[in-house]
Amino acid sequence: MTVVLKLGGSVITEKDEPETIDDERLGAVAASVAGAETGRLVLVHGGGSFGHHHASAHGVSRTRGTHDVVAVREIHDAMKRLNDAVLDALSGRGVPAVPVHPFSAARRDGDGALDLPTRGVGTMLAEGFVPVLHGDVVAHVGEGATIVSGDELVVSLADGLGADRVGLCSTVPGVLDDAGEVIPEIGGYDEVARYLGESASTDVTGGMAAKVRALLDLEAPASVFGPGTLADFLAGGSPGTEIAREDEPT
Ligand code: IP8
Repeated sequence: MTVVLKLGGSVITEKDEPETIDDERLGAVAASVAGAETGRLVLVHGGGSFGHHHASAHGVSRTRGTHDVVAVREIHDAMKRLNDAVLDALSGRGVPAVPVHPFSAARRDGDGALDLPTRGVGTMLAEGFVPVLHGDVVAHVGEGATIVSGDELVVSLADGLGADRVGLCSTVPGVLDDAGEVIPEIGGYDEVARYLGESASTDVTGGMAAKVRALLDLEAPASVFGPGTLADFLAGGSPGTEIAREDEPT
């Protein structure tokens, strides 16, 4: 069983305080991971108040790049500091977590498509490690370097590794309808388009519409849930919203 799990940046950091870890949340998340028997587990974390702060200071996004090496290093180094904190929290609880920095391995082509080689991660899993990737800067043909989000990495990893299950642990308890209730299952985008709106604008910001569309394209079922139900997900449950396409994607 191969599981790809993303920890949202705002779950593990104080979103409004630059470069501040939410120690209590990170500790609780790491304890849930340490207590789980998931087989092969790949973790990805977002940027929270580490990456996003520096990316917006330098005007860098998923589509707008930079050739300024100072900007590239500031964003990447901040994400490495967050990655170190996540690794420390995990290894302090006995999880054999190891770092994987996407900037060193991934690229985007001129159309923005992400290419993330996953064979190295596969070997880490086979050898008993828990690879921990993170949103990062990535070399982008014609743009210098742009941002790669944790959600994009989750999709590439799930496809490349043939994952059995995917989880997105976020600050919301699932995908919400217009009454603020969690939608338990999503089998196609049309079912929820009225709650999420069109994704043209959210593609750039990485909002829920873009997440749902990307997760519906996966072979593996995906769950979106809050941190309080992470242990349930890791035990094989489907807390929050389960996203599994019923039809072929159009
Ligand atoms: O929080 C963004 O990752 P995300 C990473 O998953 C950076 O969107 C460097 C801003």
